[in-house]
Amino acid sequence: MKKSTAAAVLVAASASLVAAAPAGAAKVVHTKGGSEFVPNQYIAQTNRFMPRVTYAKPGSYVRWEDMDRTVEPHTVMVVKGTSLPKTVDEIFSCSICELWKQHLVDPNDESSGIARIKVRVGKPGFQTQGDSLLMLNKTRPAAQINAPVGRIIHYMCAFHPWMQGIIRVTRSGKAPSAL
Ligand SMILES: [Cu+2]
Repeated sequence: MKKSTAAAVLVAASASLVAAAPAGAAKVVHTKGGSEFVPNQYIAQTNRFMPRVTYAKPGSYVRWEDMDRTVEPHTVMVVKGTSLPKTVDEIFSCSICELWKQHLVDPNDESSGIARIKVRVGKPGFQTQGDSLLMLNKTRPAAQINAPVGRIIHYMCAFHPWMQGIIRVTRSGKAPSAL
């Protein structure tokens, strides 16, 4: 991502906007990783969602916890599976990532500040492309899953578009093999 964007988000964010996690049990996804460098081999950003696939039942909550080594913010943003970046070029020219700007006071002005930690564009729940949580450093936003059993929800980080996670909605909230 553009470092300037991350910095702008960090500067603009206010502690009063940090979303509280709901009480009770929730599935938890951690962000992990950071920057790595091996001389004469590669430089990499290994930020990722762990686990990649989370199972949840309708009405339950999933919470994301920032456990990676970077101070950069993340988004947990629903996208259609067909909209996910699939190549390096698509990672670095990620048009769907622009949806993160709905968190801003003015989506056309990256310096306008953060207006909302949660963006909901569809019906209640976390299932419509553009529904998004802004995860500031070390915060723990949560979303209620209202999609029906059988739904596969793809989500990604708009700032690190290779961070791509999946929520599978099952009747028990467990993997199908454990039903
Ligand atoms: Cu990220």
